[in-house]
Amino acid sequence: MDQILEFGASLGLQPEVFVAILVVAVTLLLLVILKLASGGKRGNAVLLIGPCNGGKTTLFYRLKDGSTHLGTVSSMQENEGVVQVRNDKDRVVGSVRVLDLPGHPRLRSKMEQHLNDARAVVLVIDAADITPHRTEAAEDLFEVLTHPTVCGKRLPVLIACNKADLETQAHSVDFCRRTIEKQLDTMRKTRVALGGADSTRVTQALGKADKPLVLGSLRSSITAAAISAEKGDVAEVMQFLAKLV
Ligand SMILES: Nc1nc2c(ncn2[C@@H]2O[C@H](COP(=O)(O)OP(=O)(O)OP(=O)(O)O)[C@@H](O)[C@H]2O)c(=O)[nH]1
Ligand SMILES: [Mg+2]
Repeated sequence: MDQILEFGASLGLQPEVFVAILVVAVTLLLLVILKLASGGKRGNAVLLIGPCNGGKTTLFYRLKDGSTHLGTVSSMQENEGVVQVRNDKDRVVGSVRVLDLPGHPRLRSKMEQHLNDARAVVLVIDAADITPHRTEAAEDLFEVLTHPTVCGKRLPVLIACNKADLETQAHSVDFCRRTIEKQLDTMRKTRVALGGADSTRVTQALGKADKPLVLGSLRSSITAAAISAEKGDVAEVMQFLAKLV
């Protein structure tokens, strides 16, 4: 300590001034380290992704202006808009840019481009129809979690199990989550078995293939919620967005 104070004196600084400068410098350094450890800079768009017919466009309009979108056609282009984010007391607490991406397999490459600018992802699935669409849903999640720019970012992901209003047909959140988890595990095994640089990134993002994949233990925070975009039951999506602003 004496040596440090002597060093300060050699710079012509009073001991208390020198100590104050040191405290500020150490605090700043710690803040920088914390920021880096939390995964670096994220983009600024929230992406709505997922298989065709899941309800992304319906959710997009519901969030944007509370309107009911007549989802009769599959989207061929993305929709972009700003969503006013409200807290649970219905007060506007900020806004986020939201992108509704088409689920059509031929347009999936769009998602890859937008992931460079992603701040968070909402994977919208049809909870009544998850079993036949589990591969697409898991592929989308796989793409997100192993994307080179996302790998180091700890991107928040919400699995929105939509169409919860179809009470007798809609599967539970737990079922949807486990179905996607299992499918993602299968994809991880296949990709790791293929080897190469790609498999290193897969292991980095999804863990080693010798243990069962657990969504809750991945680097990115992955949560799931039951919603109904059509009936306006989207509070859990709003809560997810509120954590971003
Ligand atoms: N019952 C029910 N139907 C819904 C809900 N949300 C969307 N739908 C219906 O599901 C269909 C597909 O909705 P979209 O919002 O167009 O789905 P999408 O994910 O944008 O589909 P793509 O653009 O093809 O990727 C439409 O007929 C909607 O009316 C919901 O919460 N409950
Ligand atoms: Mg759409």
